[in-house]
Amino acid sequence: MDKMLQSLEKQALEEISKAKSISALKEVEVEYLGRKGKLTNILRGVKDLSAKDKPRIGKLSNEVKNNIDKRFTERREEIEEQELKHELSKEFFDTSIPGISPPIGHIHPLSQVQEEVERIFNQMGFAIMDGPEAESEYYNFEGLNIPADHPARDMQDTFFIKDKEDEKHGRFVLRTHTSPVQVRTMEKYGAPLRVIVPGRTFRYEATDASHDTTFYQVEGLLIDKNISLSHLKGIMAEFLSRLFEKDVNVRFRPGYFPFVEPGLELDFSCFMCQGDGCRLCKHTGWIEFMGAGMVHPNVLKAGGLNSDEYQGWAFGFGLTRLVMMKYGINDIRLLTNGDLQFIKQF
Ligand code: FA5
Repeated sequence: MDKMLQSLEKQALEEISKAKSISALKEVEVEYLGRKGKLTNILRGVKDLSAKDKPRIGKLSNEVKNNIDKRFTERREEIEEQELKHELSKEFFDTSIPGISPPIGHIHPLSQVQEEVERIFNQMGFAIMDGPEAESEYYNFEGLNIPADHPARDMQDTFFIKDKEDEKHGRFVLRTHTSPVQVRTMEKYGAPLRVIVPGRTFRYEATDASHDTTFYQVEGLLIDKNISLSHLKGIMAEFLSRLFEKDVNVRFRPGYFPFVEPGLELDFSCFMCQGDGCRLCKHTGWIEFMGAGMVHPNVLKAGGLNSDEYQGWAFGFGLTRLVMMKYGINDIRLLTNGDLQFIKQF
């Protein structure tokens, strides 16, 4: 038995050394240590030996097994190292060559201007709010004093979301403006309030160079005691002057929106010609900019505020149009059509 074990060990170690690949090594492993392997069989028989032989043979067979195991591990490492060397020698690889640098993207002009707008309003104490793009009909229209049969609904035709209804607030639409966030913010935070809401808006419109079905707006809302339109004039003149880094004046014209009373349109003096008249301002010296007005008492009520105690103003301008003006872009569709050649200029 002793001799048999010793010759088995010798034979196994020789075969291990001869194996040239991992798969050949595996075969040897199965031959000796597998379920029906040569050594396994001997180990299995140890229990049947006489009490005299059992301890000695048991010890010896364990030693043999450990030696074979150890050699398997060594040989596996040798083969793996050889294979790696072989792989590397196949192809010359110069580790000192600089890598291929990945193309670096940049912020979209719409986001650049949005960040700038947020920064300026933030400095003036305004918080930045957000609201859902799929909005209930209530917040988009009724809450803003635009009942179902109101003609103002025609001006903001939109997309209705099929099969989606809110128990409390009815059908869902893609919001036509950022104004729904007015009532949402009043409901959530009460008064006083000083917020702007930049966001994506949608309208069912024929597209042309200055109209798209998807565009960005910025809403503003300031609610407090003793607030008047002069505050709006001051804030907007300051905002636009900081944005264009030039002195900019603003003026009001009457305007109509059901959710403000009085309602107005705000123009600002052309930043290109300083009011002298140029192509951008169509030789008027003024650029039409946004709708605004004092928040209608019905809207304050919808927001849960007492209109005898609080009042304020709201405004909404087209961020997309502002970007076009700032960079002299003459077609709104260029901003969202995914043309990288165009976008890389900014
Ligand atoms: C409104 O959307 C009002 N919610 C603004 C407002 C807010 C008034 C608060 C009073 C108080 P209007 O429909 O005019 O208003 O749109 C505002 C701006 O969005 C426009 O001046 C324009 O710059 C931009 N806009 C409107 N429709 C489109 C369009 N189809 N494509 C690109 N920009 C658009």
